[in-house]
Amino acid sequence: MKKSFSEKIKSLFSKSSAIDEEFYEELTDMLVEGDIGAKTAFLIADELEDICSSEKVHEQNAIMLKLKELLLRDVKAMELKPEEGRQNVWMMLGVNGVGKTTSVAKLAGAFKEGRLGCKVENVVLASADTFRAAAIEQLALHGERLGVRVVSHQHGSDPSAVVFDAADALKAKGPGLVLADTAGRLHNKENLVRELQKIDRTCKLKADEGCYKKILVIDATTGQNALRQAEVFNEAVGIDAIIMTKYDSSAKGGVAVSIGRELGLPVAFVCTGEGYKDIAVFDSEKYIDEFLGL
Ligand SMILES: Nc1nc2c(ncn2[C@@H]2O[C@H](COP(=O)(O)OP(=O)(O)OP(=O)(O)O)[C@@H](O)[C@H]2O)c(=O)[nH]1
Ligand SMILES: [Mg+2]
Repeated sequence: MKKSFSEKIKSLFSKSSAIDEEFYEELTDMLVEGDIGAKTAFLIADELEDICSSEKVHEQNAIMLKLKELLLRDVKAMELKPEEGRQNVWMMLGVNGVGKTTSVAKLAGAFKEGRLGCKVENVVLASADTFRAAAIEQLALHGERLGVRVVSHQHGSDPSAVVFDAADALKAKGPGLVLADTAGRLHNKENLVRELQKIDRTCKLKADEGCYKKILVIDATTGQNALRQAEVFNEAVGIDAIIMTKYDSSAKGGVAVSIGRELGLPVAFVCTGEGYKDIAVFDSEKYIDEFLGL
């Protein structure tokens, strides 16, 4: 699907003999179809038209490259690594089923093995989703498979207490990284703030200065819903970086462009499958090239 989408963009460029009003309209529709969102798509197509007309760019390939430049300006990438020799706490946030727990496991596996540009010996998983019945077992199983320590309390207990204990367990063995799994939430801002306040405070207290990161996990197949989630979570707690999951199969992924443009939020990692190794550092140029089929 991702491939067939970029094929469509490519074919719009190659079939359009005249670069006219109609071309830009079709391009807008196509960007919307690619999950960029109507408002952003319209603004980008409009800006592209202005640039190409003022710079007298008429050739399809050259227009495509101008479009790439515009998209690259909007999409933000962030290099996110635990700081060496310090106490890092990363909290995974997001609505139900986006891939928070799986992402925690992928990050733990990658850092343990020195992938994703960083090796961390001391990693502890905090089972701070105490809400969903099977969440504790799910994370425990990942920990067992990966050989990574998991700290958990009982189902229904206080998630911030889990983070507190996980951070103490980490510290006992030296500096490193606590990865906190949290429960899937979809609320309005007020409820989110109330629910996350305590765990947020605990993470901040337990991490060294500047080493606490709030990471929002979004499902790339959900299109503009992901933008709305990013908006709500960012207003409620302030998001540092994004992990875009399920960027395999049917995802078109354009939402990273609108999240970058409208909220200024960067993507740190991208996941392309259910396996532990299906995670990579987000590369904006590669991503835009894939999007445009370049
Ligand atoms: N194809 C694909 N599937 C993924 C990816 N990431 C996660 N999944 C799958 O998505 C489903 C949900 O993943 P979880 O990690 O349990 O999601 P969650 O956000 O923790 O869910 P809740 O705890 O219920 O809120 C699982 O079946 C995962 O295997 C990905 O990058 N690609
Ligand atoms: Mg989960």
